Amino acid sequence: MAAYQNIHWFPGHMKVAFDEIKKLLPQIDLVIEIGDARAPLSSFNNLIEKVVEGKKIARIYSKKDLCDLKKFEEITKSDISQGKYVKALDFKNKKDIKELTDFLSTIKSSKQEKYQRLGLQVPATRALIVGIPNVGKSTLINSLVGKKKASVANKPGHTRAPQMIKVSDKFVLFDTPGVLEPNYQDKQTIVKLAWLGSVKTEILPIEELTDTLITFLLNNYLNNLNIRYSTNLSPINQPYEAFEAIAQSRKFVLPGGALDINRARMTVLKEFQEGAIGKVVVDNVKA
Ligand SMILES: Nc1nc2c(ncn2[C@@H]2O[C@H](COP(=O)(O)OP(=O)(O)O)[C@@H](O)[C@H]2O)c(=O)[nH]1
Ligand SMILES: [Mg+2]
Repeated sequence: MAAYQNIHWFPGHMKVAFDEIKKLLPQIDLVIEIGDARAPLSSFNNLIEKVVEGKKIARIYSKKDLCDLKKFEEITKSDISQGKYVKALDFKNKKDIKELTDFLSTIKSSKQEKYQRLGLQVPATRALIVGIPNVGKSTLINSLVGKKKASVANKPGHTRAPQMIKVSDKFVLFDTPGVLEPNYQDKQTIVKLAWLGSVKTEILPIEELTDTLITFLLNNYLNNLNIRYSTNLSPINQPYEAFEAIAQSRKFVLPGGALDINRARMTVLKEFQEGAIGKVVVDNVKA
């Protein structure tokens, strides 16, 4: 696949991010890894479990409001049955944020459990949010912290070190998330994350990115696609035919009168990312 030749990876960046997280570990009870509910497998970096070994990890998925919940539940069923902490939420919904804080307060580090056993006052959970770009880390921090920006652990000296913010008596959060590199061991994952905007869309030619996206939609979410664009497409249609039909339906015409296929491509990509084509999940149940 020649198109992928222009993907350049910088494993050095990944190491830097992991080193930063490792430095903070002694101060952390709980790692909250954020993923995108539309990519329950692809949006996690499975190296983080090794990096934060010994710490509890909660896997919190954003964008529940944009996700195909049935497929999401199928995919995450095995994680839940293995006792992992898994939850999908809409980070912009107050009720969901309340549900999250209640859920997180049930997770105790071994140190906190010890305090509990001894009948001592359990110290507040200190949590770090981590995740790949665009999954909603900043949105979640803002939703949790709201207007109270007061720093509770002002460490002198290191101005750039993340500060801690008190969310409640039970919960303290680092104000800056740990940004992880996406999983890059397989091309499929990267392409899916580019559809969702977690990987720069320029990493592959726009034709390739949108051809794979429309093929995925034709095969998995045909109804959504036809409803959104008032088309009558079927899975046997080629990507080009689909974009032609969409350009026609939206009246995307170039000055000379030809259909503006490129505009149709950009429109589908943008509307897909915004959730306008409907609720989706791009991953499949693990084989
Ligand atoms: N619909 C929806 N959009 C969300 C949700 N969480 C975050 N977003 C949007 O996703 C985009 C990326 O969020 P951001 O917090 O900047 O991600 P970060 O890069 O992980 O910090 C923004 O446009 C957010 O408004 C969610 O639960 N539902
Ligand atoms: Mg951010």
